[in-house]
Amino acid sequence: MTDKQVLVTGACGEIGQALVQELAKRGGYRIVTADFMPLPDSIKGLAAEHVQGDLVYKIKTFYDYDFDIIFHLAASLSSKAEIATEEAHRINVEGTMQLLMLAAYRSEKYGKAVKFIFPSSIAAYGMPNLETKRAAGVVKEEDWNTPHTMYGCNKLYCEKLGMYYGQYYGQKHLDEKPPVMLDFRAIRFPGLISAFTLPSGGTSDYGPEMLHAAAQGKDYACFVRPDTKISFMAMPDAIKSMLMLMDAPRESLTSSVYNVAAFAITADEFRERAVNAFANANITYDPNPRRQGIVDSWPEDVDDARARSDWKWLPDYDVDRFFEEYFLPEIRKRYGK
Ligand code: AKB
Repeated sequence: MTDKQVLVTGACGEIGQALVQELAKRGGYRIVTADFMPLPDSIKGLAAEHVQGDLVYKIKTFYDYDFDIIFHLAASLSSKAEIATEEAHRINVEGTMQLLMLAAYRSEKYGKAVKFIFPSSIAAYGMPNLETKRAAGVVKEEDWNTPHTMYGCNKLYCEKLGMYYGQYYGQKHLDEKPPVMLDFRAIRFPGLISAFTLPSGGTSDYGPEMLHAAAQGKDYACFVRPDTKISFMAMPDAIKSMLMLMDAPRESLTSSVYNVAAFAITADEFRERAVNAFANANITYDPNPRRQGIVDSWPEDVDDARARSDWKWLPDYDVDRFFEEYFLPEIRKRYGK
């Protein structure tokens, strides 16, 4: 059997590196990567080709490839996007739009649905105030779709664009033979934590930054209040969820957008665990009002019942397993503590 051609954009980012490693481990894929940056050593030998540069300007290059699957990970994350809003819109929306057009074109022309896997985010939600956030607790996909950030607006809109290109593009009349459409699947991630890489430009970054700092014995001033609560997930679970969604038969999917959840904890619960694990940890609080506002607008937790029912999603790591069986052993190896 020939290898499936896969495009991974944003391959140098945290999710990108972990995904490329997992695809290579699985085998059966010819991996093409794309990013502004050259590939880091962690994945250098794993991609058949790397296209370096701005996706929006490089898009013509990709019309020469016969992609079966596109993982479009390239994005400007929430904190960074709030500082450079127009640039974020260009990266997050125009880049996605260009790739969706390419996938839609290829699907119709060659009669083979290109799978388009899109990581969306809890940033697609927007809670009006803390009282509402606390009262709402766990939110479903259709609740509170009123994002407060450029990044959240971009993610929510791109979900809609994906559904448009996947279902309605061309507006064929019911009597006409429907064309083959691209197969769009989005997953709304919580804050992600890897033991191997650090995020940059996000607002859930206080979780991983605090833990990595503690493991290295570095001081860390957390930019949100101790009681700040959102959901988080171990990076291996994020990769597992994307591959499960990719593998799910189309008939089993009742939606194009799925929440996934693992554990919801406060900043202070992170701190407590970090302090218990690393004697030299020195974690203080210095809330940044803008970043605090962003995290306060995100729900405390999300309901992933739809993913559990449609494609049997189940995370491997709850909060205890995350620390005991993934993060602490790996981070101790990494920093030698
Ligand atoms: C961010 O903080 O912007 C991201 C996200 C929650 O999507 N990690």
